[in-house]
Amino acid sequence: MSQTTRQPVDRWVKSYCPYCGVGCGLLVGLHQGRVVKVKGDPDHPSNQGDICAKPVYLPPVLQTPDRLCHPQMRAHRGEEFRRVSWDTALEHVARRLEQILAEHGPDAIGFYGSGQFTTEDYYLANKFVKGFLGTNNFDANSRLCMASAVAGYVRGLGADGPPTCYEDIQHADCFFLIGTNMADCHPVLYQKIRRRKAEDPDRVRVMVVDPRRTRTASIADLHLPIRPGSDVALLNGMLHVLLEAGRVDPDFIARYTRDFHQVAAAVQAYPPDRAAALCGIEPELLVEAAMAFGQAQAVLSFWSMGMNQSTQGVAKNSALLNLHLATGQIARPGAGPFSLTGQPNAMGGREAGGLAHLLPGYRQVTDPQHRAEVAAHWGIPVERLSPRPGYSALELFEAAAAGKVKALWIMCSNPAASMPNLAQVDEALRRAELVVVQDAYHPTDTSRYAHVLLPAAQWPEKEGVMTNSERRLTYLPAITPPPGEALPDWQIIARLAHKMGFAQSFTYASAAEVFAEFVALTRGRPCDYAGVSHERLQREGPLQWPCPAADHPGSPRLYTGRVFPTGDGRACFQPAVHQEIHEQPDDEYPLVLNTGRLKDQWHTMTRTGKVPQLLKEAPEPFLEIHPTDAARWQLQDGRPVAIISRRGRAVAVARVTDDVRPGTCFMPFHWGRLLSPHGAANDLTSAARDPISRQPELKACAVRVQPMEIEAGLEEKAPAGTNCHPAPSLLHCYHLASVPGQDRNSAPLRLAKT
Ligand SMILES: Nc1nc2c(c(=O)[nH]1)N[C@H]1C(S)=C(S)[C@@H](COP(=O)(O)OP(=O)(O)OC[C@H]3O[C@@H](n4cnc5c(=O)[nH]c(N)nc54)[C@H](O)[C@@H]3O)O[C@H]1N2
Ligand SMILES: Nc1nc2c(c(=O)[nH]1)N[C@H]1C(S)=C(S)[C@@H](COP(=O)(O)OP(=O)(O)OC[C@H]3O[C@@H](n4cnc5c(=O)[nH]c(N)nc54)[C@H](O)[C@@H]3O)O[C@H]1N2
Ligand code: SF4
Ligand SMILES: [Mo]
Repeated sequence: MSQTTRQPVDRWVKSYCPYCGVGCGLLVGLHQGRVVKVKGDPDHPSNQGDICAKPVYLPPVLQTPDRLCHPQMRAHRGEEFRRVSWDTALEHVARRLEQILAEHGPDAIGFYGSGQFTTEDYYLANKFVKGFLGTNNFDANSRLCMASAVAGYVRGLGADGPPTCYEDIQHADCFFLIGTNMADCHPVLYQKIRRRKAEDPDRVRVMVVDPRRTRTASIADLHLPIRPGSDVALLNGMLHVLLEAGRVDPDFIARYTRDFHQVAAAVQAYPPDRAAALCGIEPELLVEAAMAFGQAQAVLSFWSMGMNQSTQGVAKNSALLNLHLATGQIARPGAGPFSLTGQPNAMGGREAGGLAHLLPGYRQVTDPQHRAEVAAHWGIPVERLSPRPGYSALELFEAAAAGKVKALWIMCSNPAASMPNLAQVDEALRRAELVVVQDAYHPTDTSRYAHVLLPAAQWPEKEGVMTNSERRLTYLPAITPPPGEALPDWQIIARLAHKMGFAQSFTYASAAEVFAEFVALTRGRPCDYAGVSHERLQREGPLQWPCPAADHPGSPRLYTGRVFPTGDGRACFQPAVHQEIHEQPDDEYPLVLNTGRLKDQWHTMTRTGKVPQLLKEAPEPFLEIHPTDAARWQLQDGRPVAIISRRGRAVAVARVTDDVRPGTCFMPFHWGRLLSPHGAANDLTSAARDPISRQPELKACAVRVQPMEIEAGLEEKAPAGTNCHPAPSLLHCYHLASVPGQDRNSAPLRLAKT
C-alpha cells in the first residue's frame, strides 16, 4: 500500500477527524479533486492544529480494492454475492422486513449503529426504527463504550454530557487520569496535559490509575497500578481519607447536593488499609493520591474504558463523581469530572437518542411526556412509540442467537470482531434470517455473514455534524464523491423508509434539513442546540452546546450556576460498593486478561490496518505478560502463545514485561478473526455486564496461557500480503495443527505450515 502521496496540494478544505472523540479539526489537501494530504486545522478550537498519526494516513485507504462500491446480495451464506441495483436490494430488504413484522412483530427486528455515524445518520436511523417500525431495538457500539458514563452522569448530575471543556486543562493543577490511556487513545489532549505539566512541573500533579504502566503513566507523579476492577475501593478509600482529614467542602455539599450522608456512611467501610488491600497497592500510595486530590486548587479527572467497561461501570463512575462533589471540584474553570468519549460522534449519538432506551434530545422511551413530544414532532400517533426499552447491544445479539430476533441490520460497526464472546455473535449472525451489513469495505469480519451488503459513503464523502468530547459541534463537508454507488448512511435509511411506505416522513433535500429537524427536538433540553445549523457552523466554525439561540455564542461549561438538572437543582451523591470482577481467576484459568488499544490502530483495522507505517510498532497481535508468569508457563519473549478462556482461544506473540501486574496480562483487541484466523481477543472475552448500563466487562476475564511450537525452519518465510493488507504477521504463516478427537480448547499447541 502506498503511503500518503507527494502530489502537490491545489486546495485545502476544512474537515473533522473521523477517528477519536477528541474531535480534532483537519485540513484536507486535494490534488485534482483527490485527497492527497491531511493535516491539523490551526483554527479549530479543540486542537489548534495538532493531530496524531492516524488521520495523516487516511488518503491511501480511501480507495482500496476492498471498498464496497455496489449493493450485493445472496440468498444463502454459502453462495457468492451478486451485484444488484439499489432498487433491487432495498426492495428485497423492505419485503423481508415486512414479512418478519407480520409474522413476529417489530421486536423481531434489530438495528445496530455506531458512534462513527454523523448526527444526521443517527437521527434518521433512530426515527425510522423507533417511530416507524415501532421497536426500540436500535442500539449502538456506544453501549460497549460510553453507556456506564451516561448512566453515571444521569444519576449523579441529572443529565448526560461532560460539564467540562479542553480549556480547563489550562486552569487545572491536578490531573486524575483513571482507566484511561490518553497518550495512545486521546493523544492530542494528552499533549495538552503534558505541556501543562512541563510549564509548571512542581505545582501541577498528574496521577494515573491503571493496572498497566502505560505510556500515559510516563508523565505521572503518581502511578497507582491497582488490581483490575478495584477502582470503587480506591475511590471510596480516597473519600474516606479526605473526610478524616477534613478536606471535603461542607459548604458546597450543603448548598448544591443531596444524600451526602449515605455516601459518607458507605465509605466508612473503606479505611485506607482495607481499600489499599483490595486494590493491591500500598496504603501510603492511596493516602498520597487522596491528599493530592484534596489539596489541589482545581482537579480535572479524565476517564474512559478502564472505568466504563466493567460489571461495576456505573458504580465506578458514581464513586468518581462523589469525590468531585464532596470536594466541590466541579462547575468552575479547571475542575470537573471529564469522561472521554471514544468515537468521533458518540456524543452526537447520545444527543440523538441512539441507544435502545433513549429518544432524541436526551429523552427516555419510558417517559410518557417524552414520547408525546417526539411523536408530535414526527407526526405519528404516540402509541407507535414503544414504552419498553429495546434490546441493548449484547441482548440484541443474544436474542438473535436464541432465534427471537430474525433480522439484524448492522451499520458502521464490526461486531463480529468487536463484541465480547464472539462465539455467541457468530451464532447470532448465522441464525438470523436476514443480515444486512452497511459498511464502506468488504470483506470485514461482519460482512462475511451478510445476506445483503449496502455500500456506505465514508469520510470525507458525506456531509454532516459531529459532537466531540467537549460538546463541540463541527460541520464536515462532503469533499469527494463516494466511489461507485455508495451513499451516505442517512440516505440509505431514507430510501428504505420510502420503500416501506413512509415517504412522506423521510423526504429530505439535504443533510442540513435532517439536522434542522433534529435540533428542533433539542430545544429546552439539557443538550439544547436549537441555535445551531449547518449554515451557521459553516459560517462561524465549531460551537459548543448548550447553544439555544442563533445569536448565542455557545457554552464552554455546564452548571456554572451550580444548578443541576435533577428536579430540585441539587447533584445527587450515589453510594458505590466495591465488587470483584465477574470472572475470578482459578486453578484452570489463573490469569486476568485485560484488553485495549494501540496508539496507531483504530478498532478492527479496516483502515489503519492497511497502512504499513501504522503497523510498525505492532505488526501482529501480542500478549503482554509479567516475567514471573512467563517463567511459570514457559513463555518466551517474541514467541507464539495460545491464550485460552472458557469461551475460546486466541493466538498472539508473547511480550514479557513488568509493565503489567503479576497475575494479569494484556492483549490489544484490534485483530479480529479475519486478520488473526487462529483466534482473536474477543474469542476470549466475556459478555458479563453492568446491571444498569448493560456495558460488558471487556477489561477482565479469566484465561490460561500455553507456549506454542512452530515447526522448525518455518519462521523466515512470511508470505506476501493480500491486495489490501500489508504483509501479514508471523502468526499468519501457519495454521494450528490439530489432533482429531480433541476439542478446540485442548488441541495441541503447535503451529504448522499453511
Ligand atoms: N489509537 C486509538 N485511539 C482510540 C481508539 C482506537 O481504537 N485506537 N478508540 C477510541 C475509542 S472508541 C475509545 S472508547 C477510546 C478508549 O480509550 P482508553 O480507554 O484510553 O483505551 P483502552 O486501551 O481501551 O483502555 C484504557 C486503559 O484501561 C486500563 N484498565 C483495564 N482495566 C482497568 C481497571 O480495572 N481499572 C483501571 N483504572 N484501568 C483499567 C487498561 O490497562 C488500559 O490502559 O479510545 C479512542 N481512541
Ligand atoms: N476486547 C475489547 N473489545 C472492544 C473494546 C475493548 O476495549 N476491548 N472496545 C469496545 C469499544 S469502546 C468500541 S467503540 C468498539 C468499536 O468497535 P467497532 O465499531 O465494531 O469497530 P470499527 O472498526 O470502528 O468498526 C466500524 C466499521 O464501520 C466501517 N465504516 C467506517 N466509516 C463508515 C461510514 O461512514 N459508514 C458506514 N456504514 N461504515 C463505515 C468500517 O469499515 C468498520 O467496518 O469496540 C469494542 N470492543
Ligand atoms: S487525537 Fe483523535 S481526533 Fe485528534 S487527530 Fe488523533 S485520532 Fe483524530
Ligand atoms: Mo469506544
